[in-house]
Amino acid sequence: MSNHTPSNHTPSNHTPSNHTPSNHTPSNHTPADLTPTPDDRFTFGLWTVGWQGRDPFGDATRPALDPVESVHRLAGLGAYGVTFHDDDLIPFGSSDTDRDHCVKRFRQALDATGMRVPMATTNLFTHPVFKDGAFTANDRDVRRYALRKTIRNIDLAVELGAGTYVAWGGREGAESGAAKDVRDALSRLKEAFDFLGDYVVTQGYDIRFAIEPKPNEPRGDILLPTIGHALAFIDSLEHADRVGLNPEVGHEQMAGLNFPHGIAQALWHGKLFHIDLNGQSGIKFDQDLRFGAGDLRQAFWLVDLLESAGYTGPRHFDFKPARTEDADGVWAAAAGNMRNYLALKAKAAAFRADPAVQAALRASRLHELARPTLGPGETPADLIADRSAFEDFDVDAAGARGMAFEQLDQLAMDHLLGI
Ligand code: XLS
Ligand code: MN
Ligand code: MN
Repeated sequence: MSNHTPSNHTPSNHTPSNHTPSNHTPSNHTPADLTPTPDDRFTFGLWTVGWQGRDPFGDATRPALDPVESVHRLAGLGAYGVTFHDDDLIPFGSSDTDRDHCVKRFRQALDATGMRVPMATTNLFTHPVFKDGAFTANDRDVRRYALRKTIRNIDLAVELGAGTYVAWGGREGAESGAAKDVRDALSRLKEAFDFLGDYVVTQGYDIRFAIEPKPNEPRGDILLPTIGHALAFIDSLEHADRVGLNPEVGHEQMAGLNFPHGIAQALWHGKLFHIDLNGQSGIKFDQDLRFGAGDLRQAFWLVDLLESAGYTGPRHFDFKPARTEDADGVWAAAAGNMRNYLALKAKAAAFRADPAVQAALRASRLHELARPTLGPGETPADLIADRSAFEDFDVDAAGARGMAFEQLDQLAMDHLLGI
């Protein structure tokens, strides 16, 4: 991680005090107070509530939604802001006059509601030109076009005040082995991020990039499929300090991975720049359920982590209201995301504040994990000289010690279930 400024979440700073219960202040939200406010920093993609329900097997079930209406409706529900792909706001192929008109109406809606735009991104996947990807398309002219489309929307994102620019590699991938030289593709991807980094530095823009991993869909396999792959890739970039992650709950779970563990590692590397919250029921297609649906226990541990680790970025929902729903169902689902987050936040705070939980954490010896394995300045020779570490260590007694994790986990279940 040599290119990186050291994260303040590295193990050396990860003192036991970070884990003391006093760090976990009880929530302001009682179970009866689950009404979101802009202070909660909830944001929504225009493409989420605006999804018309088109899928590989069926046509749209809902009419198109005007982004201006989405801004007003989401503000009315207590959201902090909205995010967008260029094409969500300005239909692909619009004239400059139409483009200006779309942006002007959007700005007026933002001004009228006080809604913010903390993040924007590029659609590099819908038009057939991107059928083999964008920054890693085999065709060089497509790659150059993708860079131009991206810098055009970065300019708009900065104008609208965004501090984060998301890059999801929608069609950067392949279905067959020989069709993509993955090492060349990674070189082209690095070239794109190095170029975009140069661009924003030259322009003096205060914006950072957040890569969004996803294992598959729409491609059979997508490059940078998980948080771990993306973290390793970022380390190779010229502007590594400006590039972090936008992990999505469902995307890691599509790969069978533990999302809170991935987020903890992203935080540990100082790379959690943004987050896409939603729900997913196991290893299947990208369901984009509302947050809290799908794996509720992982959602609980995720909120517990975000709220206790000091994550200050937006709580961004990237979900799809089910195509069974009409407009009322769309707004009910949007509200449900925020309600579930606030409910889990209250549950997590109550869990951490519970004296029985604090005793169980001690019994499970979390405080020992927070303690360095070696003493200050201890050398290999010192450790080898320590007979208690080996010669006199009673491995059978240590092997017989229970960890008391089941009791701790049941306390979490009790809190989650409200018993
Ligand atoms: C798709 C992604 C996409 C990104 C933004 O699976 O989640 O919506 O978040 O392009
Ligand atoms: Mn998704
Ligand atoms: Mn997403």
